[in-house]
Amino acid sequence: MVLHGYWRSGTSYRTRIALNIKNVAYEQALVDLRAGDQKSEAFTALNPQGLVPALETEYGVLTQSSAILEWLEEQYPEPALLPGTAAARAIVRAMAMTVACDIHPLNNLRVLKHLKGPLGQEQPAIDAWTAHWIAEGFAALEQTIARHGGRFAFGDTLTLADCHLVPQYYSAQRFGADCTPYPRLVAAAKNAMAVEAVAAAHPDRQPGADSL
Ligand SMILES: N[C@@H](CCC(=O)N[C@@H](CS)C(=O)NCC(=O)O)C(=O)O
Repeated sequence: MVLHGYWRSGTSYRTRIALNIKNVAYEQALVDLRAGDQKSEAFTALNPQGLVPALETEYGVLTQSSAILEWLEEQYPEPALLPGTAAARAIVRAMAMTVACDIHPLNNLRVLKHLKGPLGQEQPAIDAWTAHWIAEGFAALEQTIARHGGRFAFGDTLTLADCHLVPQYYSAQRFGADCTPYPRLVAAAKNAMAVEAVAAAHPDRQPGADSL
C-alpha cells in the first residue's frame, strides 16, 4: 500500500493515524504541496481532485481521507475505530465530520490562497477567518466531548473522532488559535497523541518533514 500525502497535511495525518492504529503496513510517497505537486499530471492521474491523500491499494486508488478511514475500518475491522452501537457510531461520525466538513475545508491551503489572491484579503483578515472556523467547530466539539468523551474524544477507546481531532488540534496550534476555552478537547487530543500509533503519525516524524 502506498500513501501519497504530505507530512503536514491534516488529511494525510488522519490517514496515517488510522493506518498505524490498525497496524497496516504502508509506504509513503511525498506530494510536496508547497511545490504544487498535487496539481502535477502524475498525481492528478491518481486523484483528479488534485488533493492529498491518495491511497494506492491492491483494489485501486482510494481518495477522500474520511472515506479511506471508513474503508480501513471495513477492511481491517480490528482494532475497531467505531463503537458497538449504531447510535454511538453516528455520534463518532458526527464528531469526525465536524472536523472534516465544517472546519478543515474552510482553512485548507487552496481556500486561504483564494482569499489572498483573487479576493485580495490581507493576512490579518485571513488569520481571523481561520481562527473563526476553528473556534466555532471546537466550541461544538468541546460540548460533545464533555457529553461523550472519556480518555479520548468518545469514551476510552480511540475512534475515527480522534483520527480527525488530533490533526485539527495540531493545525490549530500551528495557526496560533487559542485552545484554552476547550480543555476537554485538548485533553482528549493530548491523550490520543500519547499513544505510540498516533505519535508515529505526527508530521515531524514523516519523510520530508522540515521546520518550515
Ligand atoms: N476532503 C478531502 C480534502 C483533501 C485536502 O483538502 N487536502 C489538502 C491537504 S490537507 C490538499 O491537498 N491541499 C492542496 C491544495 O489546497 O492545493 C479529504 O479529506 O481527503
